[in-house]
Amino acid sequence: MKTPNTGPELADVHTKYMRRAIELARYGDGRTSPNPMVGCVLVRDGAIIGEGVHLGAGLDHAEVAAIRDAGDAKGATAYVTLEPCCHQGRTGPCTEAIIKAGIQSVYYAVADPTSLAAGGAKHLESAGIEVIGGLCEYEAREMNRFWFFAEDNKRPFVVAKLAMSLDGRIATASGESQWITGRESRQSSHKLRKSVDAILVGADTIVHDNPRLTARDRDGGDLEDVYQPICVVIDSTGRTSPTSNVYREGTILATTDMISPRAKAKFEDTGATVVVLPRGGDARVDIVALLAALYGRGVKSMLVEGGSTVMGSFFDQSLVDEVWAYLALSLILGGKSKVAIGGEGPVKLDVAIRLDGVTTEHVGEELLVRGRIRR
Ligand code: AOF
Ligand code: ZN
Repeated sequence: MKTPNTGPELADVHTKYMRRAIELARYGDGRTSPNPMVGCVLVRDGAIIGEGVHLGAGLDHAEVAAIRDAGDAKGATAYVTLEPCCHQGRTGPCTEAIIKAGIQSVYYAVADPTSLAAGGAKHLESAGIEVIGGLCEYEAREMNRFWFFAEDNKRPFVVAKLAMSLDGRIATASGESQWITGRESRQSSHKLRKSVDAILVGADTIVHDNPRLTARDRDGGDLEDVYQPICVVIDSTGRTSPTSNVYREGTILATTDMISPRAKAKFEDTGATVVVLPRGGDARVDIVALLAALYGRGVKSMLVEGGSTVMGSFFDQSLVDEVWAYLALSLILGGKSKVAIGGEGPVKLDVAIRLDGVTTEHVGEELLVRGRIRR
């Protein structure tokens, strides 16, 4: 396979078409999981003759959509944001569609990391098609960073969302916790909910706040045309009430064999799925097993929203990949007020968790600090 080193002018032309393919791919944002976003552009004689986007699992792959858009793609060059697949999955292999259409050259941005779909580039080459990989790789990877992470690590990418006072508290000593952050922050975090496959909270959060955990619009109504993330509740013993707002079709209750058969049946009556997992060292749900189970169900990214104990478990086991911290510019104070992140924490300062690629912005009255966990 060649690398995209075709001289500065030509490289610019190729980059331009690949950027267009990336732009197209983004139309699938929020709809393609468990699949990645993919875009494809077909070019012949210096003009775009077809464009395609993957808009969801089970729907056409980008290449197939672009070939259909072009009608006749004979002799064209294809620009695809992901190595064309060569497997029969929910849809047919793109390599066959490309060969059948008489496409001459294929530029792709990133290799497909899945064992199922990889190998497309070799397959195309053996059919006599010129294949060039790695064009705009960084941008294409960034676009699907949750998906690539999940495929590489066989677990969802985990974002910890914190909404806390400047001194890291989420409740006063008396337990008062509502509205530490303001309306704008809550709206902003609803947007974040839309970009992940699942939202996770612990039993305490369900008991104290009884949240619905949906992606909501500004007026408080659920965004209907917007895809809703799966809600996951960690409740090792089944002590939350099955009548809580979160239990409905699609919700997952992650528990252990400590739940009674009667309680399990009550949760299942709400439409929720009860997943019984092994116990971890602390006798609670083993969250490594939970992440593996969620990945097996197609969850590629997950937001952990709290509370303190759950947050602590994820940080202590190095299972957080990114942090979004909404900092209210207030101090709650007190040795007995609840901290945002519980658990054990590191013993030594030199192993304190650090963030990379940090950005800060004002959201309403709060400061939003985002960054990736340094590994
Ligand atoms: C492509 N073009 O547009 C996409 C690809 O079983 P399926 O049909 O849903 O295929 C899903 C897999 O195919 C997915 O995991 C990924 O490896 C690849 N996605 N490949 O050539 C596309 N969406
Ligand atoms: Zn495909």
